[in-house]
Amino acid sequence: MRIAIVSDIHGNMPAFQAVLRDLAQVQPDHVYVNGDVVNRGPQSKECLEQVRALGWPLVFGNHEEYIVKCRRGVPDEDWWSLFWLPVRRLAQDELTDDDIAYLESLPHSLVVAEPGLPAIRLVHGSMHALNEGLGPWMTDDELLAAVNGASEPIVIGAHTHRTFERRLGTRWVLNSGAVGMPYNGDPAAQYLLLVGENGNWRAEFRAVPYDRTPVYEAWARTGYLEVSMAARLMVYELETATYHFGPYFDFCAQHGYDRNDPEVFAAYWQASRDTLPGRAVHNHLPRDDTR
Ligand SMILES: [Mn+2]
Repeated sequence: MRIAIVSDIHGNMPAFQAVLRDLAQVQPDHVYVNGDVVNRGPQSKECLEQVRALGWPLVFGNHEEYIVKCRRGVPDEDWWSLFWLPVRRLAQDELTDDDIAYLESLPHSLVVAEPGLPAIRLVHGSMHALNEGLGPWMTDDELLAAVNGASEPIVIGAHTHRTFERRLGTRWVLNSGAVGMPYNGDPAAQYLLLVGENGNWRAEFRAVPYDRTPVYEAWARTGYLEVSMAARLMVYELETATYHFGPYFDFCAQHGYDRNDPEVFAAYWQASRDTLPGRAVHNHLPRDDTR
């Protein structure tokens, strides 16, 4: 028995296609998608259509929530700023009413129960919040609290875009990492394969290298790179496999800068670039502040 957990595709169709090619080789019995199919990348509509066509069970993520709220016009002035233009376009123009209704219907967690194997709970964030990720910065007690409420021994989260696992007595907590926008310094499209053998699951973290050029081209076609620093930030995150969104907001807040000023973005780019060791591994955030 083999199951694949795929999460955080984030509108990155070339990364998703790379995972689909890998899955064709691996041939899992079931595939589950643990949230955040949409947003951050330039091809949310295509990714959502593909997931729906495949019929894979999908768990609600914080970016599904975000897009639904944008579409429903939940008032939040910041979301209507130029900075969030790609999100607005996605929310307003690309997804159909049926897509939005589908996203609203998604479960916030799923239980995977295979005969003769420990049961698994899938949840995008933690058992308590869509945007509380499970990761190595948590103490054992924090991690146990975050999965409290799941009666299954295994809990698999996503959201942080960083693969992770820790055993805590009878509990096993894992994070499947991200397909479309990893933050663990490895730009490959990442997902989790669980292999059931002799009454137990074994975890295999898969990382599938792919050419990111088509993603950059898809971004260029949107026209947003010229007007939206959010779009440039997302490209920068993709390029470096590193989380920049929160640090960029903090950088702007500290100096009182306009987040959508190209010169401000250039200054952040330069400053952050100097701190990227070899422009590859940059995973020293003390806590998960993924937004
Ligand atoms: Mn995500």
